[in-house]
Amino acid sequence: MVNRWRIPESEGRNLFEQILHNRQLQAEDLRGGLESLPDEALLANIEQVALRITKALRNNEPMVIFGHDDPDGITSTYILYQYLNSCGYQRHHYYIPNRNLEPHGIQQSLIDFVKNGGYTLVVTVDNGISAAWGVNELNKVGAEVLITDHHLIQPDSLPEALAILNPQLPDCMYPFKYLAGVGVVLMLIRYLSKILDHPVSPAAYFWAAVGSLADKVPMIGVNHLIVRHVIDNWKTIPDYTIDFLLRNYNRISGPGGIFSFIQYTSRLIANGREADGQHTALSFMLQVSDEKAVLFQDLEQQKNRWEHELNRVFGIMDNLLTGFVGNAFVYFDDEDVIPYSLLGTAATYVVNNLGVPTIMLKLHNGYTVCEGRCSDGFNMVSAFTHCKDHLKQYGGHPKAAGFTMEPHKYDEFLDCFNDYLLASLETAPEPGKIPVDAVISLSDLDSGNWHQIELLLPWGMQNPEPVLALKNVSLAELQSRVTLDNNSLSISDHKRYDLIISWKNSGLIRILDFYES
Ligand SMILES: [Mn+2]
Repeated sequence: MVNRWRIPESEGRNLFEQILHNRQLQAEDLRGGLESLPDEALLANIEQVALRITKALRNNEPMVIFGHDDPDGITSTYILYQYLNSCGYQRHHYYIPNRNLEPHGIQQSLIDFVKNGGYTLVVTVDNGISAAWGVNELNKVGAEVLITDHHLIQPDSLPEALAILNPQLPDCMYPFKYLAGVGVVLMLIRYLSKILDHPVSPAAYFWAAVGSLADKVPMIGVNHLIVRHVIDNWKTIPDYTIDFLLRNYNRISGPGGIFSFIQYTSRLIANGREADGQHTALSFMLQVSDEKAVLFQDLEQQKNRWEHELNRVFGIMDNLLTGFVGNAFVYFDDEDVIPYSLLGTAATYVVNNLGVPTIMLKLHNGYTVCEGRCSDGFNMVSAFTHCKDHLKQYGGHPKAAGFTMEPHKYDEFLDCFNDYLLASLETAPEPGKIPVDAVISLSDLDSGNWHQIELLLPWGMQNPEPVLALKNVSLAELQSRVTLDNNSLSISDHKRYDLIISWKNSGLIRILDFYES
């Protein structure tokens, strides 16, 4: 078996031992629990943020939680909102900007909302770290601003907020740097719970798991502990919205089933963008009356439409990718066939298929907008920083970043980006093959091994779903043991194959690649 897979030696180890060995994990690493979380007090400025919020509660001050319109931002807003609710506070509102209607971050619409509502405190969640202008404007209309965020810091242009909570701050001693926006908020409400002596709802961990998985933060360290806590304590998480969703979902069996449900929930609440700071997913989550079912149907319909649209875009991308050769994929959607909301998803699709840094651009609201995605060995934020003189605004993570630009700057930007690309390729190592976690035989696909694999959940960045090599099997032998979740495969009934598979649940596998034995 050759090609793009790196097959390990099994050396007499069983399936689970092979995975641990090849990932350099010990069985003890898989034990966790919330008692292993670092002390939230290590987060720089958490005391100032918590005391300011506490003061607002005591003085019954009107407050706005300013979120972000993706699942991380929605869950961030929700768990802070619900925690304040549970404290008996009632003067907090939320505002979720719609990325299809206005640029990222604090814009005039929020400033007007705050001014007209007479709000004196704004707490940003999952955004705000690059909103220097917006924070100044909010101060001018009489609101103090607390920023909670997890996006990368540009130390020379930090907003002049009252306090900033972000594990990426240079002086932050919190040992884990890769929290999602909702992870930062979870740590904040855990800290508040100690000051106020008022508990955090167990459901907050579920929503933190949903937002963290959706934001594709590394599924290691604290992020792993949060999601694993939800899986291990599934029966003891009371939440009206989770119960509602479960009534409309298949029966859940085992850790794998819980993990799938968390992923489903994140896909559902990725929908629901509205105007004027409203958001259907957040309304659905907060709603306790019969209206909840109506909002759910609306979200489901949007999700189905979105998945249909996604398949259309992947089809377009498949055509564009056919026969592609090059070091990077740059595409300007001048025929307007890819909606702005799917630009990042399309770029991720390219990276998953070609493995090269990808930028996708198009015109949107009079500006050129771009979403960049890449895998290890390249840094999109560094690339955009290198070209920042040509950009209006940019930000994001090393593997997923975006920018806005004046349309006439395109050629200058592209020259600059290509310079950066060439320089970085000279220093980058050869792209590696994809590691296979274990070499197995058909009889290894049994329920005992499946339960052991479930101990490694949740899958995510830096803890991917295991990839297994299954040698010398026929299709008939395989299908006598498991179901395949592939729709169409050009595998012959009469030959024997070496397969690369992922194991989806105890009776279901997906074939990722195959070679004649
Ligand atoms: Mn986020």
